[in-house]
Amino acid sequence: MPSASRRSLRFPSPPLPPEGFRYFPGALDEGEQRRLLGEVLARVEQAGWFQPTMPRSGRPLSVRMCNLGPLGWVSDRDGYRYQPHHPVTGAAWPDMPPALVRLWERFTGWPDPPQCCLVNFYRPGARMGLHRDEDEEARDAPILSISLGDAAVFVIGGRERRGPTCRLRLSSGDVLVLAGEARHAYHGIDRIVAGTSDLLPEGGRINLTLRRVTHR
Ligand code: MD3
Ligand code: FE
Repeated sequence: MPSASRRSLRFPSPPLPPEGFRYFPGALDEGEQRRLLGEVLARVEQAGWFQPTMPRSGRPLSVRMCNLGPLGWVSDRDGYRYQPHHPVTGAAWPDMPPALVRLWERFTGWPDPPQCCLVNFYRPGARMGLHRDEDEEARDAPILSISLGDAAVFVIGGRERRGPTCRLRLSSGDVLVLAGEARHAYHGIDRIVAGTSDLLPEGGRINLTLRRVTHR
């Protein structure tokens, strides 16, 4: 066996992220992070967080959620779906801050505006199991992710649940665009790295995902 292939068997190279995975570390400076967080939290505190639960079992997820924009992602005993109102209060979701729409245009270049900003709140110990985002009709549109607060260990694989994954530490101010093949990949949050940011006074992590839900 040639020595190069023996070497690659002993030291397999780490799997690469899928095609269409675009990572912009430190894309938002601290001022932009604080401003964005303020605009998001003002709206979320008005609407209220909700605790999503697993379909059928009703077991609570460890992440608390809220949504901004015309449609919001919810999960309860009846399943996963997008709907225009808060699952607890029945109120329409708050509007999306214009700054978020501008980030969508700048990072994705997608011709249609985002319809949903899902706000995920992780306290230390919260996680998100491996899943694919497939409740949107417009699965050809990219997803934009913005990380705020404590860092997280992010895992991404491919279209199949089994198979190699790669890990990445997402820090406050990092932006991800999931387009092409990466848009269909299994992914999750393994853990929160507590004490890595003081953006949130009580610690924890907030992730914003901007999505297109329906076709035009
Ligand atoms: C890869 N959120 O809300 S953001 C989710 O950090 C979600 O809260 C995680 O997974 C979080 O569904 C990860 C990065 C991300 C978002 C959507 C994706 C990665 C993705 C969709 C497809 C593939
Ligand atoms: Fe996801």
